[in-house]
Amino acid sequence: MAAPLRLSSLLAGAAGALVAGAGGRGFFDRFVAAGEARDGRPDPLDRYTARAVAEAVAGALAGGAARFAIAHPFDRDPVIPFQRLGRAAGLGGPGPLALQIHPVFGPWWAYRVLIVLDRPLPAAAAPGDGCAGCAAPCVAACPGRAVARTGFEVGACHAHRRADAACRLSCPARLACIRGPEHRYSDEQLAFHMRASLPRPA
Ligand code: B12
Ligand code: SF4
Repeated sequence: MAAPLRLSSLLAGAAGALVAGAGGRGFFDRFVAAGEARDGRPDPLDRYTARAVAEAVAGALAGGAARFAIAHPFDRDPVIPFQRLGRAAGLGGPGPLALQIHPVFGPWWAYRVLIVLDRPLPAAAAPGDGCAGCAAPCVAACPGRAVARTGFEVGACHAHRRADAACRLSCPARLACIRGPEHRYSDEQLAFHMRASLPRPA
């Protein structure tokens, strides 16, 4: 069994950490306008994310003496358990959609970075659980019966998506979520993420 992941394994002397995400359409709109979206190389959004985050961090920490390390949700060695970090920061879930539902952005957001620092940071206010008190219309809206109060069935989701064009590049259940509809991704953004998350048939 692998040793548990500790912040100190990402940065010697780690004393604080910040988890950041992007909600709504702005991040993807900037990606579409960036060179990575058109250079024909693999993983364009991941490469754009890494560059945008590196530039933002360099700007924020310029002139300071802080040591830091950066990790992303798409890192494979190690895989950083972002949803667990989100729970530690006061988000709820994952809910029936397997997503952590933000009280403001609903299901229309994603993690982009973990920044580990050599100094403590003040605790931010806990965002809370966007699914709290909801009647869960997402459950009935899933034609693949993958969405349930008891947990998301990723196998059922993928089997249905291979057979049903309506679910291949979109998600009726996510669209039915009551939280943050004004932050809904464009059809183009939703299709981009859905295409990336559909595994090839075994
Ligand atoms: C592997 C992965 C997938 C796989 C899932 C494989 C599987 N069998 O579950 C695939 C490719 C299918 C996938 C798909 C999607 N994913 Co995905 N995925 C990941 C990734 C890279 C790793 C998850 C993992 O295995 N973590 C390892 C475990 C140990 O870490 P974890 O944080 O604890 O995560 C797990 C627990 O939360 C656990 N869990 C479930 N219930 C509960 C309950 C409790 C109480 C606890 C403690 C834990 C728990 O399930 C989680 C997933 O395995 C993460 C990014 C990351 N690095 O975290 C994104 C991530 C989870 N995915 C994300 C998203 C958005 C999606 C998609 C919706 C993409 C899209 N289309 O827009 C789809 C939705 C699912 C679908 N319909 O297919 C987001 C979720 C954001 C959020 N709001 O919560 C993440 C965090 C990426 C990001 N940049 O933000 N994904
Ligand atoms: S519809 Fe309700 S229960 Fe389903 S994901 Fe959205 S907030 Fe959570």
